[in-house]
Order: sequence, then C-alpha cells, then structure tokens
Amino acid sequence: MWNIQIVKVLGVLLLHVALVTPGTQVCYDSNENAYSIITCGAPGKNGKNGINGERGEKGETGPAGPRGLPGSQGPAGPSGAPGPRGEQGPPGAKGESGDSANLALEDLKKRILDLERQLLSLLEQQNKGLPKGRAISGKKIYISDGTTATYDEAITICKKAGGQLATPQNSAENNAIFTIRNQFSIYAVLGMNDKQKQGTFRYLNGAVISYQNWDSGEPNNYRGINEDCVEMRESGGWNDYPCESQKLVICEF
Ligand code: MAN
Ligand code: CA
Repeated sequence: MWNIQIVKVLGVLLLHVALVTPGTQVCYDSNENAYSIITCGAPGKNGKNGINGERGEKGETGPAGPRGLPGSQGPAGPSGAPGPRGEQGPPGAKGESGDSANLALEDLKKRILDLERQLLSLLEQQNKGLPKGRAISGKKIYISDGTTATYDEAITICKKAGGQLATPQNSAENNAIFTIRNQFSIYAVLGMNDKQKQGTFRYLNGAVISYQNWDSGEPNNYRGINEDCVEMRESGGWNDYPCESQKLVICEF
C-alpha cells in the first residue's frame, strides 16, 4: 500500500518533469480523481475601451504670456485744429542798410507822406470849400450842425457823437473853428474851463492849456460873476463867460 502511494507521487513528479512544457501545466481533475496534463489557453484579448469620463472643471487662468513684438507703425492721423496765436516776439535786429529795393521802398514812403501833407494843407486852405459846419486842421476835423447848448450839454453831445468839444491847441486849429463859428454867426463854446482854480484854465483832460487866444481884457470874471467857461467871439478871440449860457456846439474828431 505505502509503495503504491510512493509510486503515484513519483509518477506525478516524473510526468511534471518530462511533459510540462511552456504552454502546458499539470492540473488535478477532481471528477476523474486524477492528475492530467492540459494545454492552458492563451490569455484573452483586452476588452474594448471604456466610455469617455465626464468633462473636468475649468482650470485656473494661466499666467500672462511674454510681451509680443511691437506692431508696425500706423498711418499718420489727421492734422489738428490751429493753435491760438502766440504772443508778439521782440523786435528783430536792425537790418543791413540799404540795398536798392529798401531804398526804393523808403523813397516811396517819403513821397506818400509828402503827398499826405500836401493834401491836408490843401484841404486846410480850402476850408471855405467844405460843406457848411465842416473844417479841417492837421489830423482834426471839426463839425457843427448849428446846435446851441450849455457847456455840460455840449460836452455830452460831442462825446455821444464819438468826438470831443472843440479845443483849439494852436492858431491853425483856432482858425478852423473860427471858420465854422462865422458860418453860424453864434459864439462857440470851447473845451476848457477854470472851475478847479480861478484864472487857471484847463483842458477836458485836466491839463493846463498850452495855447491861448484871449481877447484883450479877458478873462475877467466880469463883475464878479463866475465866468468859468470859454467862448470864441466873432473876432476869433476868446472870452470867459458863465457856463450855463447857450453857445454854438462844435465837435472835433
Ligand atoms: C460881456 C461878457 C463878459 C465880457 C464883457 C467884456 O459882459 O461877455 O464876459 O468880459 O462883455 O466887455
Ligand atoms: Ca469875460
């Protein structure tokens, strides 16, 4: 009996050594109650891929990428609105004296000024040829429409007209005013007074007069009556008189 068991085990071992090759193995068959050599099957093929998983959550924003290369220059924009005028610059240095063009220009200027003087002089001489109530002296034009007024009213009338009350400052101006005075045959009020200080006559701007043409005996503040204003008589000479009297208004421009 014991010998039979040994023979069995030895037999199995021998079988194992002799017959088990790669791809086979010794298996115990419980139905047959015996060991037998079987060829084991090759491993099965891999199964099919599973279905895709669910989409993951959105990842965090990555860090900013490196700065790109500068783009090419764009087209020029439209020109802007003109700026405000700048302040006047200092006068330039005096130019070099006289090429022929400059000389010709200077000569032309002189001739124009000469013509201007001659024209004014002619107009002065021809004061009688001007319309009534108009006279000229130098750059001044004198105008009257025959209106009479007090001294204060006369000042207002001339100011409103854009000029000032006639104020002779030399004999030529006095003559021009005289021409108009004679046309209306009314004593004319002049633009000066001695209201501030008796005996000191001043122009409307407050300056003491620099030219005078008083008739003899004037100014006299006649009989102590305040004669603070000045009129031009038919002689062309001046007399002081009360400012409230009505006199011919002649304005200068
Ligand atoms: C009148 C007025 C006076 C003037 C005298 C001169 O009385 O015109 O202003 O001084 O005449 O006699
Ligand atoms: Ca007088």
